[in-house]
Amino acid sequence: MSVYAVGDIQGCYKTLRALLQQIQFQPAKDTLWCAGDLINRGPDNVDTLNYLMSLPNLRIVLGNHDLHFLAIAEGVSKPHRGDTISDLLDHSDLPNFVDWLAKQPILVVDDHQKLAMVHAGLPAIWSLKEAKAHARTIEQALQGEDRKQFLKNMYGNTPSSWRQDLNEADRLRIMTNFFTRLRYYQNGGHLELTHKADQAPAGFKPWFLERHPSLAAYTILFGHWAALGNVTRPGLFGLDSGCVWGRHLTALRLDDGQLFKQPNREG
Ligand SMILES: [Mn+2]
Repeated sequence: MSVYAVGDIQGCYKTLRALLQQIQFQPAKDTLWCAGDLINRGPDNVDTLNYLMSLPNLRIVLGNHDLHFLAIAEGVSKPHRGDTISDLLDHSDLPNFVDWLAKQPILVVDDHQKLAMVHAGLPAIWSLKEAKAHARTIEQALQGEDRKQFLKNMYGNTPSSWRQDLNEADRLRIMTNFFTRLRYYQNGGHLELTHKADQAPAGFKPWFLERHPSLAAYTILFGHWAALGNVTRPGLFGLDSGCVWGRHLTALRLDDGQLFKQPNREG
């Protein structure tokens, strides 16, 4: 009855299964949390999704690659150079993959265990209550009749600052960027989306160095930032250890905070 959280799988199915074997994961008893970017850039996206969809005890959040896949599948975006999701796009089960992913959350919070999981980040300007409401807004847009419009609107790096008076399209785009693409942040709600390295651009800091007081007692789990490798700080775990870049896939056992690493097995 253990709970494990894994970082960005990105279609690295063989590595995922090797990691689960290493931790002796028991699907009927154990729970798996996935911090998003389940697919893309890696080789086996169909196998990855089929396996995750078969798990009885799974909690995931969507990442930028998952949303990009949905946008392509819905015909509102084109594959980018380096995308590897043609196995999903050409599959007869494509509608099932799309339906399943579109129903998944942007933010998972367990208030009893004091855990929160998001793909990229939680800006310190938002209380936990506000973050939940903003995530719900995105989830409703993905699940409703406006899905295509939401997905078409989501691309872009602007606005780069959160304000209360943003129009609806800009508000949805920046909320999605905070949850699924944030790395560097500046006080007051400014985000910077072009830097991936471990060197902060002038005036910015990694988002997780600040948090809203309402999240003080929570452990936050996130992925997305492969350049940093695993981040372990009090109340914070960064789980993207660059599996798809030939490094490791990481699992965190939430019961005792132990980290398990599986070297990339994709060959
Ligand atoms: Mn990502």
